[in-house]
Amino acid sequence: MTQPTPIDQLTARQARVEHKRLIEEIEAHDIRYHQEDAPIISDADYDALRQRVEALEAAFPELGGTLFATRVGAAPSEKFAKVRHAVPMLSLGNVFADEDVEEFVARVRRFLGLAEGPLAFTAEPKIDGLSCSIRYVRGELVQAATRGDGFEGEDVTANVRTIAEIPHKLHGAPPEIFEVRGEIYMRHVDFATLNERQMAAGEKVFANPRNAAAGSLRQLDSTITARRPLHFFAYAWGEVSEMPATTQHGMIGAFKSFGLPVNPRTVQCHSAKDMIAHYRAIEAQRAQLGYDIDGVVYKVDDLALQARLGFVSRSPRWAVAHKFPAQQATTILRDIEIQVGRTGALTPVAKLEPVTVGGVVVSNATLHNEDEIARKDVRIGDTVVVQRAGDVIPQIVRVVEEKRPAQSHAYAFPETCPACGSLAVREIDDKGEVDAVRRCTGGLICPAQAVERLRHFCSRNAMDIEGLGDKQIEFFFEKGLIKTPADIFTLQQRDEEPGRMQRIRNFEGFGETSVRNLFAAIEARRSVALNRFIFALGIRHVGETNARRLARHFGSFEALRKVCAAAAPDSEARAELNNISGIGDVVAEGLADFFIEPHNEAELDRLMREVTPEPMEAVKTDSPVAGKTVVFTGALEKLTRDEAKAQAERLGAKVAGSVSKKTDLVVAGPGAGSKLTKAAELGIEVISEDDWLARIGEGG
Ligand code: 5U1
Repeated sequence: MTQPTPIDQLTARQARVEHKRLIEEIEAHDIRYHQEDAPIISDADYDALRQRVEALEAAFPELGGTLFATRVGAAPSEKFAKVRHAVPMLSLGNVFADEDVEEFVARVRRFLGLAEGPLAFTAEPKIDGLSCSIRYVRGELVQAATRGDGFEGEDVTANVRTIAEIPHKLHGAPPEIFEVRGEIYMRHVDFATLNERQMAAGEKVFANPRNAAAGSLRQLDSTITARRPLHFFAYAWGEVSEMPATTQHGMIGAFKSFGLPVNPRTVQCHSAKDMIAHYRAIEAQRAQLGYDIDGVVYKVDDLALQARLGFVSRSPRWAVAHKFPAQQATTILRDIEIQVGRTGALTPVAKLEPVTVGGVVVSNATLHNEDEIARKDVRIGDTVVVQRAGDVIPQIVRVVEEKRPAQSHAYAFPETCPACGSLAVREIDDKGEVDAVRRCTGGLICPAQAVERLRHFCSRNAMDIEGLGDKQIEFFFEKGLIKTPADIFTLQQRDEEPGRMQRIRNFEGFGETSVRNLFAAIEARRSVALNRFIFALGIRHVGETNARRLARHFGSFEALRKVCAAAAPDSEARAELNNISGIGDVVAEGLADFFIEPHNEAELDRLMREVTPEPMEAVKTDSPVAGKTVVFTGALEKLTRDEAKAQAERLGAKVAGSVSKKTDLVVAGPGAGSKLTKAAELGIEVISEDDWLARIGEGG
């Protein structure tokens, strides 16, 4: 066997060639090992390959540093299965000021009746990643799940198995069932390298390391996760068959002894003063940590005391996150770009000289609207203070006026749409107040709105056309193949016209199968629920709830269209719209504007030749419960809660969640509690589920 060339004698090109070859070789071994259960080299030889890659990456950082994390898990799944957490995953309350920390300690003492005497806490960095719960049974990793809503997450086992520092088998003698929880995160250097690669490949660039970590973990193909350099810190637990320690710091020690990574900056503190001092120390080290943190978490150390303290809603009384203040930086405002949204809203975006704020490069910031620009007197060329707080879009905090260039002048917000040149106006609402947002009046002729309208039309909660995502819509729009919603449904016919030169399947990125699937997805949506169709039209002020109200009221699209097209101010039709529960004058005006506008009329005629919105049973106004407010409580045996609610609403009743003076009727099943007592107090009629069914004519 030939000896490899010593690393320090390699040229950069040789290193790159060898690195690429080794990665491919290791990936092939990973597949044989993890997916085919048929390794062809020994573990030692495999480790030697990995070590060589690591040495190459250390000597030639341009190769991607710790980006190398090839451990391949299971084959791609269709979509993530749901995992119910055995013990819910909690969230933390936040505090910002030192006094809040003192108050937290005082509150804990008060609750425990421990006016004085020793009381220990732990303090540890709060990692800005995504929480994950990893279940080990008899030491073997059997399942990993995201936090989800705290009760149910997504099964990401195959992906978590590819994270090099998460052991597949715990060391030592862990409890039989051991669910460890912690944060999956990405380091700054890996984030930067990943984004460079994404950009070079024309792929999605991530806004921050947390998004990159989340995007990497939630890959259906775990071989992609395997190439993303993810890390993990363990800090909590879920189901544990036998606790290995009686304190928080003891548990951290146990995690470590089982081979799980724990944060080295976790300390024990004995007072609020100690905790705040640790917070300051971590804050000072923050920029050098190499990964994002957004605060420090304090926890009561003694687990028996944690149990006594318990929870308030979904946050523990025994822990709190002391968050860092928003991070700021100074930079220059190069330009103000006006973006046009789906509804024609003109939104100013600050184009900044790129600046790093809290480890993230910021080149855009929101300016909200023209009043905000005027209030802050933000001018192009100004030096501005930019702020980034957690997930929030970066904001311009203020202008550094001392640095304002001599020739600057106040920013004049455009009064025409930058996309189509139509007039842009500020609406006046019911109370005579001027809308903060300026909107293009160009309707369907505005190209900026057209793409957004198409995106909305095809989106999941609207027409839900699979295969017509943002990228495809933009593509077809640019090619001139889809300009309006009706064009979607004539696409196939036009594509298959005899003699057509450019067929979709010949465009890059499309093939025979994908085109066939796309046409099938479009065909499947020719018939669609009425409420979805109404929502899909993107009418101003008509979101999903109002679309549902309108669908229920009118029952068919034709009926809705007829009334709305006649709903000029002070008309009978406008009065009918105003009388629909939940539809106010602003919505009615939005509907009238939409249906009266001639461009929309023509487009709707075309669309209705292609699509059939399914009629919906209109709300009955003559039912025995029409206009009544009903509360369902306790277990229902013949209907699900959702069914009961939908049925009641169809019959013109309003369903409320709690009993009040406005309640007309309470439908109570077994296990009904305080709502029943309240109904009795207020003298409200209470009936059983069977009585309810009989009353609405569904009984027997
Ligand atoms: N470091 C750390 N982050 N973090 C987040 N500890 C910690 N603990 C948490 C959360 C949500 O929850 C515990 C209360 C279990």
